[in-house]
Amino acid sequence: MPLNLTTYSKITWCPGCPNSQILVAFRQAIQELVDQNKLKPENLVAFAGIGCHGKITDYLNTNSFTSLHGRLIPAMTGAKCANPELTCIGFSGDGDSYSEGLEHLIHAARRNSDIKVFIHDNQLFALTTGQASSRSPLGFKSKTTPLGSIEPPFNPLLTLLSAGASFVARTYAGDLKGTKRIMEAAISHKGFAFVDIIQPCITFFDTRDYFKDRIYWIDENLPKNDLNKAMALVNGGDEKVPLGIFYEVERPTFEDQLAKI
Ligand SMILES: Cc1ncc(C[n+]2csc(CCOP(=O)(O)OP(=O)(O)O)c2C)c(N)n1
Repeated sequence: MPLNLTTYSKITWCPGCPNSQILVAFRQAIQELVDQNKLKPENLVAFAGIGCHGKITDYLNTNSFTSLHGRLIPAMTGAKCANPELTCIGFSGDGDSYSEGLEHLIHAARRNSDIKVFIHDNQLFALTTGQASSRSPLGFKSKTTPLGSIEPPFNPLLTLLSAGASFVARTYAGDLKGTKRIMEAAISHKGFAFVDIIQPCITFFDTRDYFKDRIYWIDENLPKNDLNKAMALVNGGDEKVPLGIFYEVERPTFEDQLAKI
Protein backbone atom coordinates (compact mmCIF):
# COMPACT_ATOMS: atom_id res chain seq x y z
CA MET A 1 0.00 0.00 0.00
CA PRO A 2 1.47 3.41 -0.95
CA LEU A 3 2.32 5.38 2.19
CA ASN A 4 2.07 9.13 2.38
CA LEU A 5 5.50 10.00 3.72
CA THR A 6 5.37 13.68 2.75
CA THR A 7 4.37 16.59 5.00
CA TYR A 8 3.07 20.12 4.45
CA SER A 9 6.42 21.65 5.54
CA LYS A 10 8.20 23.70 2.90
CA ILE A 11 11.65 22.33 2.11
CA THR A 12 14.20 24.95 3.18
CA TRP A 13 17.40 23.18 2.18
CA CYS A 14 19.37 25.07 -0.48
CA PRO A 15 18.01 24.27 -3.98
CA GLY A 16 19.98 21.28 -5.25
CA CYS A 17 21.23 20.21 -1.79
CA PRO A 18 21.92 16.46 -1.75
CA ASN A 19 19.94 16.26 1.51
CA SER A 20 16.88 16.11 -0.75
CA GLN A 21 18.25 12.97 -2.37
CA ILE A 22 18.76 11.41 1.04
CA LEU A 23 15.13 12.23 1.85
CA VAL A 24 13.86 10.66 -1.37
CA ALA A 25 16.05 7.56 -0.97
CA PHE A 26 14.77 7.14 2.58
CA ARG A 27 11.11 7.47 1.59
CA GLN A 28 11.64 4.87 -1.13
CA ALA A 29 13.47 2.52 1.24
CA ILE A 30 10.68 2.76 3.81
CA GLN A 31 8.00 2.15 1.19
CA GLU A 32 9.82 -0.93 -0.05
CA LEU A 33 10.40 -2.38 3.42
CA VAL A 34 6.75 -1.83 4.33
CA ASP A 35 5.63 -3.45 1.07
CA GLN A 36 7.80 -6.46 1.88
CA ASN A 37 6.33 -6.67 5.41
CA LYS A 38 9.78 -6.04 6.89
CA LEU A 39 8.73 -2.84 8.64
CA LYS A 40 5.57 -1.63 10.35
CA PRO A 41 5.06 2.10 9.71
CA GLU A 42 3.49 2.55 13.14
CA ASN A 43 6.70 1.26 14.76
CA LEU A 44 9.02 3.55 12.82
CA VAL A 45 10.51 6.52 14.65
CA ALA A 46 12.80 8.92 12.79
CA PHE A 47 15.20 10.85 15.04
CA ALA A 48 17.10 13.98 14.09
CA GLY A 49 20.07 15.84 15.46
CA ILE A 50 20.57 19.59 15.12
CA GLY A 51 21.78 20.94 11.79
CA CYS A 52 20.61 21.10 8.17
CA HIS A 53 20.31 17.30 8.23
CA GLY A 54 17.92 17.56 11.18
CA LYS A 55 15.26 19.20 9.05
CA ILE A 56 14.63 15.83 7.44
CA THR A 57 12.10 14.82 10.10
CA ASP A 58 10.03 17.91 9.20
CA TYR A 59 9.60 16.40 5.74
CA LEU A 60 8.75 12.87 6.83
CA ASN A 61 5.24 11.88 7.80
CA THR A 62 6.39 9.41 10.45
CA ASN A 63 6.73 9.36 14.22
CA SER A 64 9.70 11.56 14.94
CA PHE A 65 11.85 13.09 17.64
CA THR A 66 14.29 15.99 17.43
CA SER A 67 17.14 15.74 19.91
CA LEU A 68 19.66 18.24 21.30
CA HIS A 69 22.84 18.91 19.35
CA GLY A 70 25.19 15.95 19.80
CA ARG A 71 22.61 13.98 21.76
CA LEU A 72 20.85 12.04 19.02
CA ILE A 73 22.08 8.65 20.22
CA PRO A 74 20.92 8.91 23.86
CA ALA A 75 17.41 9.80 22.64
CA MET A 76 17.42 6.82 20.28
CA THR A 77 18.82 4.27 22.72
CA GLY A 78 16.39 5.47 25.43
CA ALA A 79 13.40 5.02 23.13
CA LYS A 80 14.58 1.60 21.95
CA CYS A 81 15.09 0.38 25.55
CA ALA A 82 11.66 1.67 26.56
CA ASN A 83 9.95 0.01 23.61
CA PRO A 84 12.03 -2.64 21.82
CA GLU A 85 9.29 -2.98 19.17
CA LEU A 86 10.33 0.36 17.68
CA THR A 87 12.50 0.71 14.60
CA CYS A 88 14.69 3.66 15.57
CA ILE A 89 16.38 5.44 12.67
CA GLY A 90 18.49 8.52 13.31
CA PHE A 91 19.74 11.25 11.00
CA SER A 92 22.77 13.17 12.13
CA GLY A 93 25.60 15.33 10.83
CA ASP A 94 29.38 15.16 11.12
CA GLY A 95 29.13 18.10 13.52
CA ASP A 96 26.32 16.47 15.47
CA SER A 97 27.83 12.98 15.81
CA TYR A 98 31.52 13.09 14.82
CA SER A 99 32.33 16.28 16.68
CA GLU A 100 29.94 17.10 19.51
CA GLY A 101 28.32 13.71 20.17
CA LEU A 102 31.06 11.29 19.21
CA GLU A 103 31.27 9.49 22.55
CA HIS A 104 27.63 8.40 22.30
CA LEU A 105 28.14 6.95 18.84
CA ILE A 106 31.13 4.89 19.96
CA HIS A 107 29.38 3.44 23.00
CA ALA A 108 26.18 2.62 21.12
CA ALA A 109 28.35 0.70 18.62
CA ARG A 110 30.18 -1.08 21.43
CA ARG A 111 26.90 -2.09 23.07
CA ASN A 112 25.34 -3.07 19.75
CA SER A 113 22.21 -1.03 20.43
CA ASP A 114 19.62 -2.03 17.86
CA ILE A 115 19.39 1.40 16.21
CA LYS A 116 20.22 2.65 12.70
CA VAL A 117 22.27 5.81 12.27
CA PHE A 118 22.62 7.73 9.01
CA ILE A 119 25.21 10.51 9.05
CA HIS A 120 24.94 13.33 6.50
CA ASP A 121 28.69 13.84 6.16
CA ASN A 122 29.31 17.21 4.50
CA GLN A 123 32.66 17.78 6.26
CA LEU A 124 31.56 20.96 8.03
CA PHE A 125 28.93 22.64 10.19
CA ALA A 126 26.48 23.69 7.48
CA LEU A 127 23.51 25.20 9.34
CA THR A 128 25.77 27.65 11.17
CA THR A 129 27.22 28.64 7.77
CA GLY A 130 30.26 26.55 7.11
CA GLN A 131 32.66 26.27 10.05
CA ALA A 132 35.26 23.48 10.09
CA SER A 133 34.24 20.19 11.73
CA SER A 134 36.26 17.15 12.72
CA ARG A 135 35.71 15.90 9.15
CA SER A 136 37.14 18.93 7.36
CA PRO A 137 40.30 18.18 5.38
CA LEU A 138 43.75 19.55 6.16
CA GLY A 139 44.09 23.08 4.83
CA PHE A 140 40.28 23.67 4.79
CA LYS A 141 39.61 27.42 4.93
CA SER A 142 36.50 28.58 6.79
CA LYS A 143 35.41 31.29 9.21
CA THR A 144 36.91 29.32 12.10
CA THR A 145 40.01 28.24 10.16
CA PRO A 146 40.84 31.33 8.04
CA LEU A 147 44.42 30.21 7.46
CA GLY A 148 43.43 26.61 6.71
CA SER A 149 42.76 23.72 9.08
CA ILE A 150 45.88 22.28 10.68
CA GLU A 151 44.06 19.14 11.92
CA PRO A 152 43.91 15.86 10.03
CA PRO A 153 40.29 14.75 9.46
CA PHE A 154 38.60 12.12 11.61
CA ASN A 155 38.00 8.68 10.02
CA PRO A 156 34.50 7.67 11.21
CA LEU A 157 34.38 4.28 9.48
CA LEU A 158 37.65 3.10 11.01
CA THR A 159 36.58 4.29 14.45
CA LEU A 160 33.15 2.67 14.27
CA LEU A 161 34.64 -0.61 13.06
CA SER A 162 37.05 -0.69 15.99
CA ALA A 163 34.29 0.34 18.40
CA GLY A 164 32.34 -2.83 17.51
CA ALA A 165 29.60 -1.64 15.14
CA SER A 166 27.96 -4.73 13.64
CA PHE A 167 27.02 -2.99 10.35
CA VAL A 168 29.27 -0.37 8.76
CA ALA A 169 28.62 1.14 5.34
CA ARG A 170 29.17 4.25 3.25
CA THR A 171 27.14 5.67 0.42
CA TYR A 172 27.02 8.83 -1.69
CA ALA A 173 23.91 11.04 -1.49
CA GLY A 174 24.01 11.71 -5.24
CA ASP A 175 23.54 7.99 -5.93
CA LEU A 176 19.88 7.60 -5.07
CA LYS A 177 19.60 3.91 -5.95
CA GLY A 178 22.75 3.00 -4.07
CA THR A 179 21.70 5.01 -1.01
CA LYS A 180 18.26 3.40 -0.97
CA ARG A 181 19.84 -0.06 -1.16
CA ILE A 182 22.24 0.66 1.70
CA MET A 183 19.43 2.17 3.80
CA GLU A 184 17.26 -0.91 3.30
CA ALA A 185 20.11 -3.20 4.33
CA ALA A 186 20.90 -1.06 7.38
CA ILE A 187 17.28 -0.94 8.53
CA SER A 188 16.96 -4.72 8.04
CA HIS A 189 20.10 -5.38 10.10
CA LYS A 190 19.49 -6.48 13.69
CA GLY A 191 21.95 -4.49 15.79
CA PHE A 192 23.83 -1.24 15.50
CA ALA A 193 23.84 -0.12 11.86
CA PHE A 194 26.04 2.79 10.89
CA VAL A 195 25.99 4.50 7.50
CA ASP A 196 28.20 7.42 6.54
CA ILE A 197 26.49 9.31 3.70
CA ILE A 198 28.80 11.58 1.74
CA GLN A 199 26.66 14.69 1.27
CA PRO A 200 28.50 17.54 -0.42
CA CYS A 201 27.39 20.95 0.89
CA ILE A 202 26.86 22.80 -2.36
CA THR A 203 26.87 26.19 -0.61
CA PHE A 204 29.88 26.07 1.71
CA PHE A 205 32.06 23.18 0.46
CA ASP A 206 31.07 21.83 -2.91
CA THR A 207 32.95 18.52 -3.18
CA ARG A 208 30.80 17.02 -5.95
CA ASP A 209 33.61 17.04 -8.54
CA TYR A 210 36.12 15.79 -5.98
CA PHE A 211 34.01 12.76 -5.12
CA LYS A 212 32.77 12.11 -8.65
CA ASP A 213 36.34 11.19 -9.61
CA ARG A 214 37.04 9.07 -6.54
CA ILE A 215 33.97 7.09 -5.43
CA TYR A 216 33.47 3.46 -6.46
CA TRP A 217 31.22 0.63 -5.25
CA ILE A 218 32.94 -2.41 -3.77
CA ASP A 219 31.92 -5.86 -4.97
CA GLU A 220 28.63 -6.64 -3.20
CA ASN A 221 29.49 -10.34 -3.06
CA LEU A 222 32.67 -9.96 -1.01
CA PRO A 223 32.42 -11.56 2.45
CA LYS A 224 31.32 -8.92 4.96
CA ASN A 225 32.59 -10.51 8.16
CA ASP A 226 36.31 -9.80 7.86
CA LEU A 227 37.11 -6.95 10.23
CA ASN A 228 40.74 -6.56 9.15
CA LYS A 229 39.78 -6.36 5.48
CA ALA A 230 37.02 -3.85 6.26
CA MET A 231 39.49 -1.72 8.21
CA ALA A 232 42.04 -1.84 5.40
CA LEU A 233 39.37 -0.84 2.90
CA VAL A 234 38.21 2.24 4.82
CA ASN A 235 41.76 3.26 5.66
CA GLY A 236 43.13 3.16 2.14
CA GLY A 237 43.89 6.87 1.68
CA ASP A 238 42.06 9.65 -0.15
CA GLU A 239 42.73 8.78 -3.79
CA LYS A 240 39.84 6.31 -4.05
CA VAL A 241 36.71 6.40 -1.89
CA PRO A 242 34.99 3.00 -1.61
CA LEU A 243 31.22 2.79 -1.11
CA GLY A 244 29.17 -0.20 0.06
CA ILE A 245 28.69 -2.42 3.08
CA PHE A 246 32.17 -2.98 4.52
CA TYR A 247 31.20 -5.04 7.53
CA GLU A 248 28.10 -6.91 8.71
CA VAL A 249 27.96 -9.50 11.48
CA GLU A 250 25.35 -10.71 13.95
CA ARG A 251 25.94 -10.46 17.66
CA PRO A 252 23.63 -10.05 20.66
CA THR A 253 22.01 -6.65 20.88
CA PHE A 254 22.00 -4.47 23.97
CA GLU A 255 18.21 -4.63 24.23
CA ASP A 256 18.09 -8.44 23.98
CA GLN A 257 20.68 -8.67 26.76
CA LEU A 258 18.74 -6.16 28.81
CA ALA A 259 15.53 -8.17 28.47
CA LYS A 260 17.27 -11.20 29.99
CA ILE A 261 18.32 -9.47 33.21
C1 LIG B 1 24.89 22.49 22.20
C2 LIG B 1 24.88 23.24 20.90
N1 LIG B 1 26.04 23.65 20.38
C3 LIG B 1 26.07 24.34 19.23
C4 LIG B 1 24.90 24.61 18.56
C5 LIG B 1 24.93 25.42 17.28
N2 LIG B 1 24.75 24.59 16.12
C6 LIG B 1 23.54 24.40 15.55
S1 LIG B 1 23.62 23.51 14.15
C7 LIG B 1 25.28 23.35 14.29
C8 LIG B 1 26.09 22.65 13.24
C9 LIG B 1 25.55 21.36 12.82
O1 LIG B 1 26.48 20.74 11.96
P1 LIG B 1 26.24 19.28 11.45
O2 LIG B 1 25.86 18.40 12.58
O3 LIG B 1 27.43 18.85 10.69
O4 LIG B 1 24.96 19.42 10.55
P2 LIG B 1 24.74 20.09 9.13
O5 LIG B 1 24.16 21.45 9.40
O6 LIG B 1 26.07 20.16 8.45
O7 LIG B 1 23.77 19.18 8.46
C10 LIG B 1 25.77 23.98 15.42
C11 LIG B 1 27.19 24.04 15.84
C12 LIG B 1 23.69 24.15 19.13
N3 LIG B 1 22.51 24.34 18.52
N4 LIG B 1 23.71 23.47 20.30
